[in-house]
Amino acid sequence: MERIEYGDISLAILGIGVTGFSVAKFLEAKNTPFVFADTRSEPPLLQEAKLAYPRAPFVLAKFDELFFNAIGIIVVSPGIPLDTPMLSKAKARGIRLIGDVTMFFEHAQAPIVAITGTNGKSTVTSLIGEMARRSGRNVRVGGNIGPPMLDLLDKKAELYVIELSSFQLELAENCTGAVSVILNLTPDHLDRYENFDHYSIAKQRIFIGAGRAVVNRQDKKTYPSLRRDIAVTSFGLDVPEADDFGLCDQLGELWLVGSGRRLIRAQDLALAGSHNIQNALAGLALGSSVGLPEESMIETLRNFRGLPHRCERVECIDRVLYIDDSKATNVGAVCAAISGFSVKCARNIILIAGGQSKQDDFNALRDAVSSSVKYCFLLGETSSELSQILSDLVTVRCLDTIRECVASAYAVAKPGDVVLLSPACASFDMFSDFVDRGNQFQRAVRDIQKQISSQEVS
Ligand code: UMA
Ligand code: ADP
Repeated sequence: MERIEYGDISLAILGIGVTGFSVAKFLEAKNTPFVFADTRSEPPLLQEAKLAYPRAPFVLAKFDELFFNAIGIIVVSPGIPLDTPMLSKAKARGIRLIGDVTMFFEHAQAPIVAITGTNGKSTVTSLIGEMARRSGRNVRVGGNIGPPMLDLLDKKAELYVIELSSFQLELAENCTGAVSVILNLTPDHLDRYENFDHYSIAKQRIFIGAGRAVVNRQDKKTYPSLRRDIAVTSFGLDVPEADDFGLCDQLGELWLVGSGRRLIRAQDLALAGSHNIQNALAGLALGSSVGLPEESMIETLRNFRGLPHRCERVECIDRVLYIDDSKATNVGAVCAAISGFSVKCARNIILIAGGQSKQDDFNALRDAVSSSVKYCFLLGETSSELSQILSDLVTVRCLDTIRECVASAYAVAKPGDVVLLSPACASFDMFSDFVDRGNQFQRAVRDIQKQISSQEVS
């Protein structure tokens, strides 16, 4: 192995991925030399990184004494757990570990809306981005949703809206933006965290230094637990007090209300489902906190239909609705989808679930499944675990492909049913990501539609 001369380099970027590239670009623009490192010996973007940063030394998989002696700061990519042996050793040696969140908050010069939570982050982040654009603000949107936050920095920006994952927040030292929110908190990523408390503690870091907290009245875990001094605005699916946001029944019509006024009827939201009413209320509370005009926010809510693969309507075939909720990678999101598409006193949902485990407790699905689901078609590494947990409640079949799941669902569906892909698991066991999984589901559904149409013609 070639011996690396560190010279005046005292900073390393760990993780040759999307975040690593954005940190490298940022440092290069400031003429700060760095080592580009990865705990894997063949990270997929290595050649690209070598071409882009020919002057940087690359350190892969093995970290010797020279490295630990030379380096004072490591900028750690969010996908790398902090208990990775190399990082444990670095910490023990007094090396400072930082994340791109800290760098971003230190350099951004416009107000920042910072959004985390177990579910709804991307939806609310995009929603506020749209609200700001509609109002004519020069807004930059990114973070976990992409692009990485350091790529957003721009002197002309008037507002930043950033989505933060718990992974990114683990190293956040200063979220000194205008307003921060934890939208909701249910178990997720338990493959990375020892327990739910550790996950929750990471999320709480979003309130460090924030000017205001937006909290969810239906979920006390979203309140800042360490900062009693912070100004708070709340949202929830109940009648709000004073300047908060919530729902109000006016002559039999449900209205979203806030700042003491009726804002928009629930039925006029382009987003569907009660979880999206919560997202809309969170959007209004956050947008108001940074002074977005009410008209732009309301007009956006009339038009914003949500993002692909989040309870996305694919087709209606023979009066059966096919929904792609591939982004539902935890139990909380699946329960929200089932509740959104169920009808009272009927089991109208055919659920397609399963995939790679994130160590979620699937028992938390039992209530929703027993009241609303009539068949489960299961896929991937968790299919037998899910089958054991759900088979006393509902007819369950484990299948090999998403196409077989769709075909089986089509075969048993009756008018009024909803075929719901909402996996409760990550996708990486069978697909490149949740987008690939959702697209394959959508193709399988559309192929059935085409088949039926061609039979009708002939
Ligand atoms: N790597 C190691 N050691 C490890 C794991 C990874 O060296 O143990 C290296 C890989 O070899 C690779 C690099 O780290 O070279 C990848 O870094 P990364 O996993 O941090 O991913 P990035 O490409 O930097 O993307 C990250 C987020 N990924 C994760 O948190 C896993 C992206 O969110 C985010 O869009 C991007 O930064 C920009 O901010 C993705 C995600 O899945 C979409 N997020 C999770 C989620 O939403 O549930 C949290
Ligand atoms: P995130 O970025 O937090 O993963 P998304 O907006 O991408 O959130 O949605 C992910 C999943 O969570 C989708 O299945 C979506 O239908 C569901 N979801 C969105 N908002 C909520 C909410 N407020 N409560 C529960 N589930 C939600």
